[in-house]
Amino acid sequence: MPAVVDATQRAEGAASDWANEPLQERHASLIPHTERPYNAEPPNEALTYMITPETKHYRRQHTPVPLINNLNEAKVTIGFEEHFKNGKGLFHFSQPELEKKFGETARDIAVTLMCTGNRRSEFNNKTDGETMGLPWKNGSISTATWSGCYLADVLRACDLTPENTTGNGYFFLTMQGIEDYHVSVPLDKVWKRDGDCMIVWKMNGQPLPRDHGYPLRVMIPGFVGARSVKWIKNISVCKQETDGMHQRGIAYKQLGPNHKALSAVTKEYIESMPPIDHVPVTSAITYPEPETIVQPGERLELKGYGYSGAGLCIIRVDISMDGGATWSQADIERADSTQTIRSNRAWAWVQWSKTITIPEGNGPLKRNDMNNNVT
Ligand SMILES: Nc1nc2c(c(=O)[nH]1)N[C@H]1C(S)=C(S)[C@@H](COP(=O)(O)O)O[C@H]1N2
Ligand SMILES: [Mo]
Repeated sequence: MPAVVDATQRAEGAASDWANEPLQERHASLIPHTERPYNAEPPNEALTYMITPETKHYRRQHTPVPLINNLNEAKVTIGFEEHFKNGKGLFHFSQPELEKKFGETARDIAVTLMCTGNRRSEFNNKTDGETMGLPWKNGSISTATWSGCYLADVLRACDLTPENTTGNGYFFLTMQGIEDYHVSVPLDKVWKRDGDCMIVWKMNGQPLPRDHGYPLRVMIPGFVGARSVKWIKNISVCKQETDGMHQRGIAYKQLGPNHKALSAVTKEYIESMPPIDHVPVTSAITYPEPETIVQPGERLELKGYGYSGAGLCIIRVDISMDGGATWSQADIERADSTQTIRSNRAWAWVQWSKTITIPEGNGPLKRNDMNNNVT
């Protein structure tokens, strides 16, 4: 099967559309999959830190990066979906206004974002062909400390409450970026205090980089990266999920292994399924680098990350040096004490490590032959 271009991606278009890309924010070591729009992942070295330096955090865009010239004029508009139709009863906040109103309750939160396509390239092989979408390696995942306020507090300031929303048949929150990217999440997640949904204006203590949503982005921890809308423009309370590729369409629907081509799948079948909200548990080795050859008897510190969606905590990472015959446990580092086993708020990955000796008898081993397993 030939490589299929991501159907969600816009065509490159005129060169002038790309004149304002924030090139200086992007570390030279990032590995791009497409330059326009800029989709890139960090090298393995950058994946070994608990907090990914922001210049090396992965980036996922569908368009040129919006340029904001006037911070006071760029506002997020909030209200019921009907209000967006008649233009009444809507509330507007710029980033400085939000910071002024909610700055006292602002908080920092370590969240791992993972694009649902993380490690997709590992599915590509000679027998089954190539998967649709960008061929991410193990790096469309990164962790940052995001700062801002609870989204629920902002909604309440807009006369929205659990009673007049979820209590009244409005089950979804739809979020739209300046460039028109739009998705929804269940509103219930936003009202829950321990859902930790936020509107953020800082990343690792600095104003949001343009690539990551300047001036405001939504953070929906524990959900797929796609739900954390950057350059947030509209937030509406809705009865149904929003239409479109990233919500009701194919992008986040999981088809059975028998489906080899999209042409055989009906729109009705796709829309009958809910989208993927949470990614399942995953773990990857980040040191030594892929393709490294290690020698028998060599001692080294194996490193990797482990992550689960839905705030579920990684409790154990097992390592095998003999193809799964015997196992031992890695040491685990967590982002902070809130991200513990019983909190259900483990929004960040764990960094794991294990000092190992490469067994004798097999000859040199390629890093790709080592196994790890995660619980
Ligand atoms: N407005 C907007 N928000 C967006 C996107 C986008 O293209 N536009 N991409 C989404 C996807 S698919 C992912 S995985 C994350 C990536 O966030 P990052 O680029 O800050 O790593 O942002 C999400 N939010
Ligand atoms: Mo994504």
